[in-house]
Amino acid sequence: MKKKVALITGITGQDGAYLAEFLLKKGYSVHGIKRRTSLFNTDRIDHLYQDPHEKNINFHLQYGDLTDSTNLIRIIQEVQPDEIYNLAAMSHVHVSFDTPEYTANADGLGTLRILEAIRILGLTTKTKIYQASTSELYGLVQAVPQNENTPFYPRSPYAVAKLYAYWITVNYREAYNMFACNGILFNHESPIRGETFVTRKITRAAARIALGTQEKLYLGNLDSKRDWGHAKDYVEAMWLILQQAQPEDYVIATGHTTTVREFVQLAFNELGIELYFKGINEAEKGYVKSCNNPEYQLPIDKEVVVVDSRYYRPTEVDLLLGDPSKANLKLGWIPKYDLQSLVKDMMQSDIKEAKKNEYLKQGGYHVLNYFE
Ligand code: NDP
Ligand code: GDR
Repeated sequence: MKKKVALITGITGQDGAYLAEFLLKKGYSVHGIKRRTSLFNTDRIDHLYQDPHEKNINFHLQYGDLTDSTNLIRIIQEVQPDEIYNLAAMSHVHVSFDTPEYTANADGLGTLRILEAIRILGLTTKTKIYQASTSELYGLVQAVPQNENTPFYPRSPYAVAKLYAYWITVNYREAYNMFACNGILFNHESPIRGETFVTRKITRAAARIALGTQEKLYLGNLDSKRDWGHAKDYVEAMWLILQQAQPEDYVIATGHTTTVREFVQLAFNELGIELYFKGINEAEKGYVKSCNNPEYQLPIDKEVVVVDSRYYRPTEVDLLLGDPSKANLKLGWIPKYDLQSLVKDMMQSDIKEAKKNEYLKQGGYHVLNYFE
């Protein structure tokens, strides 16, 4: 039987890496679009690399960018994909306030470029497309839990760009009968989550603070609530969405919500360290209440978490809580990880990483300084 061919944009990101691994295991031939960068950006997929000089390889990378139509048309023409997963995006909500025009171009128009490429190339009946939509579309709370019928109210340039991408996907489905679907995914994390998203920032810092190589963790809004799941579960949902008889949009979430503050506590708890918080808003701080792990020497009442207003956003999304009933029922999608096992997975990985770095430092291997 002929192998199915998938094209993944954003393959070097968290979801792209997990999805590529998942599809390769399913026997797909996987093509990915990566950006040209001055330093290597393929850390997350290096373990999947196959030498292009060999025969019969099923993992291929090409240079490309969502802001470049001609490049997208050429790649899609060459690859002739059965499925496209459009995961590429400037995905950081806070950064989108600093780069709003670029974000609109990549995240909004980028989606249009892919849909148009499929149409121009006459692939509307062959190629199915998954669009990485987001719970950020709900923005200012209209109702909870949020499902496929909850009204949108985006609260950042990122979310507004993704709103365009959401509707242009629906429009191409209706106008040209394309198999084009939105997965409205709530926050999903993992040990390979980008280090500036709040969960990874927390688990990385907790590990370093426990080992005594970082003093404090500076955070913004601790009251913000998110519905956090594991990226491994969420990429499976992306695939399931494209295997259905009809193209439809789906909410993918856990159905539980947690504050940033609680996530901090859970992360430190994983290391046997209990925290307590005092003060409100920008004056809030987190302190060590107890440390039950003899490996870590943290004194009681040590200040380890500090709120810094530079991490506040001009407009915040206060509460996200998804209702995944449709996905549970129609896709048969049930996540394997809960919040506890997610935090455990991330903490175990970050403590290992922090210990490795410490070990190398003690062995005399300092970070290379090219300018010395
Ligand atoms: P990441 O930030 O980890 O990955 C984003 C990917 O997009 C990277 O491969 C990045 O390349 C690439 N990229 C960025 N800009 C461009 C561009 N102009 N052209 C081509 N590629 C580009 O995001 P995630 O993996 O976490 O998320 C995947 C998608 O899902 C994104 O669209 C995100 O907005 C969306 N999403 C994510 C959720 C989450 O909780 N993770 C929830 C809901 C939606 P490089 O490595 O070079 O930077
Ligand atoms: P989010 O994720 O904005 O939900 O977007 P992020 O982890 O950045 O923020 C979650 C919440 O934590 C608060 N917060 C902080 N956030 C960051 N990054 N850094 C901090 O120091 C900090 N302190 C508090 C934030 O204000 C926010 O309320 C993610 C991205 O993956 C998007 O691409 C995706 O669409 C959505 O999830 C669903």
